[in-house]
Formats: sequence, structure tokens, C-alpha cells
Amino acid sequence: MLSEDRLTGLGMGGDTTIGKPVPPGGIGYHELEALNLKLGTGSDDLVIESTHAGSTNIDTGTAADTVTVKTIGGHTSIDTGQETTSSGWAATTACWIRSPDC
Ligand SMILES: [Ca+2]
Repeated sequence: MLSEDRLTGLGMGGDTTIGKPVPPGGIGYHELEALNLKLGTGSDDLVIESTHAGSTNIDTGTAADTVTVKTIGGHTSIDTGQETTSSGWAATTACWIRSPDC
């Protein structure tokens, strides 16, 4: 899952219980100009709850990937290749590029 400040799942570890507070799993980010996310060769299921205000560039790699886009916060491009099953944006082309202004 990708949100405006955190990337989780995709085979990364979950929340870690050592004490309090519990560190959340995944990778947190903020104040970035650009986020470039390149997924691997396996089948990935990526839910985009939102993106940050900067640019977000996603390459799903190979295999039958599923990308669900709920909202975006900044310029967002998704290169799905040829094998991706997509939902969210009604796209049938291999590459999606959207902006909040669209
Ligand atoms: Ca993939």
C-alpha cells in the first residue's frame, strides 16, 4: 500500500513490537520532491491510497500485477507494462500519467 507518507507490503516487514511506541512497518517518507518506485518480477498487488504532493513514478515490472488507484496528491505516472491488470483509473494503455489537475 502506498500512501502520501508510507509504503508498506510488497514483501517488506510489518509493524515491529519491541516496546512502545510500536514502529510501523514499511518505509516512511516525507518532504520528497520525487518518489520512484520500481516493483520486481513477481506478481504485485499495489493499492495507492494516495500519493504525496511531489511527483510519483511507478514501474510495476513484469508479471501480472494489479494496481488500484484511489486518490493522488501530485503528478503520478504508472508504467504497467503489458501484463498488468488494472483497476481504479479506467486505463487500457500500458502507461498511465495523471495529475491532480486532470
Ligand atoms: Ca511486478
